[in-house]
Amino acid sequence: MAAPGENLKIDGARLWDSLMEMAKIGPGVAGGNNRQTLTDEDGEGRALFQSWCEAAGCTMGLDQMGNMFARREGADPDALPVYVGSHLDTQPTGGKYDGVLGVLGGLEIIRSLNDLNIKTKHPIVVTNFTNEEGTRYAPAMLSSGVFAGVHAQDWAYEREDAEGKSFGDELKRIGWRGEEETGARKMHAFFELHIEQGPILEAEGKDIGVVTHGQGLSWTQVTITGKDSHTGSTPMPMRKNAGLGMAKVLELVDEIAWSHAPHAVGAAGHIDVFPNSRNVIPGKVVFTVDFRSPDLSVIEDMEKRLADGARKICDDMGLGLELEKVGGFDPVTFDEGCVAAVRNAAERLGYSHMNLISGAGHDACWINRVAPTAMVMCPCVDGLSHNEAEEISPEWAEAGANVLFHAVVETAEIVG
Ligand code: HGY
Ligand code: MN
Ligand code: MN
Repeated sequence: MAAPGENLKIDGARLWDSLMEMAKIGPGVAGGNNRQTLTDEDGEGRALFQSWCEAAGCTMGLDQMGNMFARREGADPDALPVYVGSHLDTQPTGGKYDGVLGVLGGLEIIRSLNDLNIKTKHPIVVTNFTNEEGTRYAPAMLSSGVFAGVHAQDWAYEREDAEGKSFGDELKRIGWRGEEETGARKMHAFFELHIEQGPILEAEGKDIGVVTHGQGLSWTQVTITGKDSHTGSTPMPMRKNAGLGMAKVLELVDEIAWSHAPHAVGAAGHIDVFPNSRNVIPGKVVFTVDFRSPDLSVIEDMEKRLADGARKICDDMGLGLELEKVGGFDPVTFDEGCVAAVRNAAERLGYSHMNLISGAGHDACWINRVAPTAMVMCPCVDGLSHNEAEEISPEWAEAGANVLFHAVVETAEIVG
């Protein structure tokens, strides 16, 4: 297979302009984005993406989970397409690049192939997966999970947000529920460009992360029940303080993660306190414990110690406890051939690079189950992400997109 010449480059300024244009949709309050899945803003971002893809000569497919597929024809229409993409939805206080860089980096490949008048044997399809973030609807990577056969579509449609609105209803409401059967598409390969969302590449002074693995994730929803009562007149010995129970469990979560240092992590990002009134002892708390590690046996140990420890804390305090697994995936090993295409591209283009284990979850982690898959990562400033101050440089974006370009085009095979 002919590797693309090292002079093959994307248009970095055009990519950056598109990132800034997309960032105007669903702006945050501090320079980032709040374009949560299946909101009107998500719908607007999808429409802008579709208009750009159609302007680049692509035809747009849409499946029953709202996953978008912008197809550039190949010389061999029967050849399985090479897919490239990520997600356009953001956290409520998200950055401008998480997910978006991967989708618009894929579009930039199409635009560059058009400019260079290059034909590939395999069609190329740029993809936007619905609800990667899992913030409005748990779990994360919901739609790539349905696509990969991990989740049933009906179960996904029933997921509810904090206001009780279902995924299925909201997808229909914004008008982005397609007819295509989810997961019917077959892929020759899948590539995802993503910001690292951690500090390693910047600290090591590397332009490119060659992602060999993705760490595994476990989300356990914890419900602790006590008794609402007056914070002033209820004597301390009589209290059934669910909030205090939660504090002890969160201390335990931190202890468990540190016990598996340096690779395991643990915290709770979602916390609901009821009735959340200044002068009422919380009678109920609901929170989600997020454990991660590259080692499955460590994840399983952390889950077990959480269950045992939380049970003891609640029994000692006379509190009720319910645990529900609401998300998770095993550690991922990406396809060696695709990983090599990424590494060779970085070398050919002269970018500094290193192997990396992804700390965050990505759609690629599920797609890896149904197609040869690899990821390209670029640094982000201070390793910060899931924060409106998330920042990358235009040079990092360009380097990542160039490596993605070479890996995708080499796999799609240039024919003229
Ligand atoms: O949770 C994650 O790792 C991803 O950002 N959805
Ligand atoms: Mn992401
Ligand atoms: Mn994210």
